[in-house]
Amino acid sequence: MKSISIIHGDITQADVDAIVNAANPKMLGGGGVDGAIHRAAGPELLRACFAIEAVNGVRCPYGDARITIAGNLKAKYVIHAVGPIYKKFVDPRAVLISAYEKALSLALENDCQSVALPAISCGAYGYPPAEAAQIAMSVCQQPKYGALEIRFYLFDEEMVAIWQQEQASGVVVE
Ligand code: AR6
Repeated sequence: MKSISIIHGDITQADVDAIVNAANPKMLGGGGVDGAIHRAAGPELLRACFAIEAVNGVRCPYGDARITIAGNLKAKYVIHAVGPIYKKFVDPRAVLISAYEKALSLALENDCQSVALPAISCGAYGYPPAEAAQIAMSVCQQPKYGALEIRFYLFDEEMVAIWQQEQASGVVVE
């Protein structure tokens, strides 16, 4: 098992093979971490997203992920993962688990060794951070992702404390 680390900072600065974005199904940018990633990556990223086939405007369903080039970022890839809007789903937990799993699986399939992850769904999508941290950490601790070096980039100190507490508890939830 490689390391899982928690960093207080801006994910656009991550020096990793793949940066995971907390995207929306249209995949054409937005606010929060999505906006920051598109600003830092430049217009090439938007063009790459636009090139992904859309079905009724949906390029990536909730709980799924898509991979693109990373434009001006240091990373080789951006993996766009779409978490649940917490209040709109009957089972948001399953959708968040799926978003993390699809993102990490895409990283492995594309021979990435290191991945940066944000707190998917914990901003505009309103997921309670403690439960999200438990999900994020337990997915990342699954043996099938053991070849990846995983770094969580969290934007504020409160989120860092929540993630650290979850990591220290070491409980793997199925
Ligand atoms: N680096 C790391 N984390 C960040 C950064 C950054 N540069 N900027 C914000 N965060 P959000 P969501 C944190 O809202 O809840 C977008 O408009 C932020 O503090 O970015 O999945 C998309 O287009 C929060 O803890 O993502 C979608 O429409 C976390 O990243 C929608 O928001 C996630 O917050 C997705 O909502």
